[in-house]
Amino acid sequence: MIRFGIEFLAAETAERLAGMIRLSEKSGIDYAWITDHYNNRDSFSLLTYIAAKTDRIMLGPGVTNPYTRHPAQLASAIATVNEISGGRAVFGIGPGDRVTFDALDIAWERPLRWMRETVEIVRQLTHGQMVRSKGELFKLRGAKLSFGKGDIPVYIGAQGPGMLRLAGEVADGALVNASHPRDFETALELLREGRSGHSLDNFDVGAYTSFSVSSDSEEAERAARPVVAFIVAGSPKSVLERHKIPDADLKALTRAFGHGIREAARLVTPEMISSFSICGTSEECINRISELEKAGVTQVVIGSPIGPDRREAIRLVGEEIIPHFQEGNS
Ligand code: F42
Repeated sequence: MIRFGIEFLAAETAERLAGMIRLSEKSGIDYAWITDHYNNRDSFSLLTYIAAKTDRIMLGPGVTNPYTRHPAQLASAIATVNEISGGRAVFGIGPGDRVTFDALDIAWERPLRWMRETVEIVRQLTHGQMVRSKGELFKLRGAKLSFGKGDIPVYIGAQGPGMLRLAGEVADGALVNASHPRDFETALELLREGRSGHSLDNFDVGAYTSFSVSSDSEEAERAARPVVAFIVAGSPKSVLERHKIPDADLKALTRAFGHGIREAARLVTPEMISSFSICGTSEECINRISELEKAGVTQVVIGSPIGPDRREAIRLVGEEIIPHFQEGNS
């Protein structure tokens, strides 16, 4: 059965986010993921506040990274969220965002190694173990948390082949930045490779999507356009080729960014919307989510813009979309 998550940027106040996430849990959404970038609010502080204001929804950074926080600090932070939320923490971690790292002069070296060692240390510490590790990057000499033993699911934010294999090997789930079933054909293969051929039955395959729902399809599309413009402009060539985005359309879009996001959004084509977002009326979104489910996705993360009116969009998700996927209806 497919489940639903929702992403919020750590760019809003804790109070606003808690309000939106309370609404999300009332609508039947199971996971809330908060982004993590050094220049935004601190995602673990936000999660701690939100944990105290919610009852049921699972909460996690979506995603934090091992370069700006030491694994022991990460373990302590997520264990705190787990304690305050009564066991509702999920730990999303990825190699991080190059653009923000450049500003901090952090070299993005050996991401696979950083991720592997960090996940291992965080797991051991949150399981209450004393850690002595002689990794290539981290050496711990009898480190142990003084509180909070728990089994916190680990999700890896992954797009590259190596990262997807690593997620299959060491994580409980993956958060793949993609909205189209085509992207999951290769992703699923790589996740399976990482599991050395073992099934993905107990593995949560997350589609971290750009999502826009409204009772008016055109309004939904209008809201999705700026987000899709950024995704297309930032996508590697291989991904654009997979979706057969013509080079001329890409060049026009990239040039338009020089005149601002509004101009770029104007040049987003219907093919770009379809390839890089889940967008439209509830029925149109249901069709796409059904295709993703068939492709092996088990969690759809509703990401920016959510809809032209976020509250109304979350209501539509709760009243019209989620019921379609509940036992016996899909
Ligand atoms: N990043 C953030 O900083 N904050 C967020 O809130 C955030 C949210 C988020 C949500 C979902 C998601 O999927 C990604 C998200 N990201 C966020 C981005 C994430 O942190 C990564 O930047 C993004 O997922 C890209 O990762 P990637 O899987 O493409 O991995 C990169 C690093 C990559 O190049 N991977 C290669 C691969 O094949 O997967 C690995 C390259 C390699 O082989 N490296 C070798 C090694 O040892 O690591 C070394 C090679 C050498 O020559 O040195």
